[in-house]
Amino acid sequence: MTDFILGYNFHKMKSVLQPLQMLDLEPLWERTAGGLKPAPAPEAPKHWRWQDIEPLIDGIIDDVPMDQVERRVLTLKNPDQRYALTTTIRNINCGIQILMPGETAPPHRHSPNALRISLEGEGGMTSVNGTSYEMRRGDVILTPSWTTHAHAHQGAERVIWIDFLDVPFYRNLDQIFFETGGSHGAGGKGPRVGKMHDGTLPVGRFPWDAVSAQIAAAAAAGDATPAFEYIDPVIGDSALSTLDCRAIGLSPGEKAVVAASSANAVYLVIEGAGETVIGDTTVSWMRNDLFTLPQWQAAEHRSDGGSAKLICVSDRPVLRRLGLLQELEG
Ligand code: GTQ
Ligand code: FE2
Repeated sequence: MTDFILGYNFHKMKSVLQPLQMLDLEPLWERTAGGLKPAPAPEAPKHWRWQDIEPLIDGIIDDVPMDQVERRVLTLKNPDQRYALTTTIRNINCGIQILMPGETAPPHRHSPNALRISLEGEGGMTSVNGTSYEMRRGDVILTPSWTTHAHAHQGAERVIWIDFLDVPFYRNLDQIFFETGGSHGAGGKGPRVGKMHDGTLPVGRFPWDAVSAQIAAAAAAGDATPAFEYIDPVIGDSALSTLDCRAIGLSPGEKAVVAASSANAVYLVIEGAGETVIGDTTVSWMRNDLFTLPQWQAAEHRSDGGSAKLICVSDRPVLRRLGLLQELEG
């Protein structure tokens, strides 16, 4: 353990530490600052380019029949050593989900929350507690904790969407419950869990047309960096208790500055191309790319030439609701 101060000679180490170890005790004084660190270790941004991923999709469709798997998903696995289990960033996992015409993904429910953003194809549907939502490019569909959800596809070409789940957060709290099958709502059989979503959804789907139009209207009215927050109109707060979602528009020649905060974010490029500078890293993004903005790093977005639109999903509500959120002024 590099954290240990080797201030003791070997004999003292053995005589003092070994009996403690046998009793599952560890001397805190042996660790620098009692094992506490002044700040989280910086994490490098990670970029998944659609141009690298897209050529693999048809092969995966051929290799992975839907009668063999629960979901046909490629999870974005951050190679950073700090993540022992598959993680996109700290509290969020993202997956690329693919469904072919006529295929279905069976109903199930789980304690982690999910939201989906449609990328490609028409005719894809997600049902949430029995209500079906169509998925068109850019649409955001919510699947709150413990709602039963299934996917179907009645269109003519492959559909692809991105899943965003708070699975790593639930995993770290060891609060994952999962149940396959078709029961709806919070009743029914299964694990007896505490407060779960009651099955009502004020808004289950945010159509991109409406969001995009609002951003365009704000841009036309002079807002150089317009944003749309995906808010539950009843509670007036982020639609999911752990994840927030916002769409941002970038106008030609304008920079959008993001102040450093303790929140972690994933960006998905819906329209346009551009660059995001995060510390020493410049992420040059294009349509359908995904990239992370890890905590404690300011960022600057700009589009290349034309305008661009991105959707950002972050764990900010987790931190805010627990009083953990810290933000640095510009
Ligand atoms: O579509 O229900 O990417 O349960 C990961 C877990 C998607 C889903 C994921 C899931 C789903
Ligand atoms: Fe699911």
